[in-house]
Amino acid sequence: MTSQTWTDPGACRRVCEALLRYRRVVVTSHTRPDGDSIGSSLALAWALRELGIEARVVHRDPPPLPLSEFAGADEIEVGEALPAGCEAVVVLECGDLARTGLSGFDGLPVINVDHHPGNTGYGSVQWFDGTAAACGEMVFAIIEELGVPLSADMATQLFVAIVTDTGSFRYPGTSPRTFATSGRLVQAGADPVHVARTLFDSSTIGRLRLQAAVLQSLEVDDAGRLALLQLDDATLARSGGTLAETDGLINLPLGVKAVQAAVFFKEAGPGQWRVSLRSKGDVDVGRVARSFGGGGHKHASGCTLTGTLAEVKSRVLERVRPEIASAAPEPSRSGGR
Ligand SMILES: [Mn+2]
Repeated sequence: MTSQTWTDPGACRRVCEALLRYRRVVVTSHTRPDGDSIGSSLALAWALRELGIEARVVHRDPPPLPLSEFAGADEIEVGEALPAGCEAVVVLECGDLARTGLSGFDGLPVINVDHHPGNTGYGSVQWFDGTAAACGEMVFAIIEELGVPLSADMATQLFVAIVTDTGSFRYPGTSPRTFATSGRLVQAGADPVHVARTLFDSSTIGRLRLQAAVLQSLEVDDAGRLALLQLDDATLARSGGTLAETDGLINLPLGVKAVQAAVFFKEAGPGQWRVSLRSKGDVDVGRVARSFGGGGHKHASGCTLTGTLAEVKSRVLERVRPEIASAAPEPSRSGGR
């Protein structure tokens, strides 16, 4: 892995120099895009257009609610392959090219901008910064380096990127830089109240019913330090909600002081289980997901396993329990890292 950081202005500059060499660029990110991938992609594409570069955002999956509510989300093209005629691709937020879910990279220059540990260093130009709280912080630096003034829409998308990726400025990685960048974004027209209302106060009854059904499944393991949730297709159908509406539910058990890790098992077709993991403090669930061929980082990761729920559960718990056991106990007062 590279040791380049944000404070290495060379890496950011090299990304900008590379971008300026092309006239037609595609910006993409990972499958099942989140606030950071959507916000970073759109803001960067808009900035490139200000420089006369024809920039398109192409993602494998459409933006989910409520992220689709923000201005510009309808510009995202959804496809399985890169469009013909593009000269270079900017890949944001992806540890490797497969994470984009897209084909058609052959022979194209790739610019890799990411903050997830484990990035394989693919592409002709890379900027990796594991200290960035969101890729949006890096895109902010790129736009600044390019000398493009921030529009209110760019600022809003980057603010959404930062708010979502930091869990509203609560996750580790939230730094003075995060707040400094956010301050600049608000100055440029991002409205924190509008963003918060759209992200957090725009739920549906289906989601509330789902929430009730999922919480009904709560099991607590490992002396209260591990919380398990599950959702099978039948329960999902009964609730009237959609799978997308389960996003974020896994964070609820982490609100319990003693809970160090949460695992959510969601049925994803016959014998297939989508497993989401979250943790806090020293517990590393990224390692757990990677051991099953999944991805993510220390406090948020996911993987897909095959088998009965009981089998999948026992395989995952076998890996999660040692992570909890080997982690330092949570400090009694929350201090710095
Ligand atoms: Mn991110």
